[in-house]
Amino acid sequence: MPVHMNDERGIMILTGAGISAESGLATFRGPGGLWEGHRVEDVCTPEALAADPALVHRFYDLRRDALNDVTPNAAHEALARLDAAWAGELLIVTQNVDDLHERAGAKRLLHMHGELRSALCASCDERAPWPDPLPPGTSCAACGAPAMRPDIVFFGEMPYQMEAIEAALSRCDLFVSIGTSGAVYPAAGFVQLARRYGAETLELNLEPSAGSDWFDDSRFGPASVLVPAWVD
Ligand code: BJW
Repeated sequence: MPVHMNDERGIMILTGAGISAESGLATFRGPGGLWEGHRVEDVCTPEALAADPALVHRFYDLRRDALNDVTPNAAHEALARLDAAWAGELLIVTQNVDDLHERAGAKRLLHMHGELRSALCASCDERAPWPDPLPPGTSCAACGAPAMRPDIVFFGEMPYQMEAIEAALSRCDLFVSIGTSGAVYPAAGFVQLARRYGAETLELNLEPSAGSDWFDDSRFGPASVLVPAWVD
């Protein structure tokens, strides 16, 4: 368990694409981060969905399909062990839309940027498992609106469960950021908030993130090595 901590302290863990990289899922801003020549910032917007829904659906269909070919890695598994063993408050906030944390067994988890395996009605916010209500263009069972969309937080949209996240940030004693570049807000600002509330801060990443200077301690290397070493 995390060194030097008695297990009544609170931990908040933020994860990003880097934690799933060694499972075989591409990150957004590293090599291979472009998809068919598009930057994620150009595909993941409400405007892109309105202008070219087939393109945006294809992007998410491919990524959803890719989930069938990957499994959780040692970093997901270590966090699930920590979640099961930690008696104090703990919350894993993932920016990832894959389901590798839950497949590893994590329970105290929320997806702030949505989930690939969920569909959202743009009209009434009804959610349903994907692909049950699809193919695209299938109307919403709850309100009859014509099209379900991927349940993904696009640029310019409010991430999910911000109240719960801010409450956890205000209470945690240790904030740990794993496998994220610190390029996308509001998640990139969590380290500063956690510090302001008095938490210790730790970064586990392949390389320094944009906000690296904000962390009390930074360890660089692959998540599959760093996270088990921190947890066990
Ligand atoms: C490894 C590794 C290994 C590799 N081991 N590590 C100007 C200034 C400031 C903010 C803004 C601005 N203009 C607009 C904004 C706001 C905007 C934003 O931040 N834009 C930036 C581009 C500047 N943000 C938003 O619009 C958000 N909403 C919002 O702000 O609402 C208003 C609000 C107001 C008040 C309070 C709260 C909200 C919404 C953001 C939605 C992000 N959506 C995406 C796509 C959807 C999900 C999907 O399709 O998958 O989410 S974008 C994409 O980036 C995805 C990710 O979750 C997110 C973060 O990326 P992540 O995870 O950090 O991945 P990478 O690739 O960037 O980094 C990987 C890291 O891992 C690297 O550091 C590697 O080194 C490392 N790594 N292998 C360990 N093996």
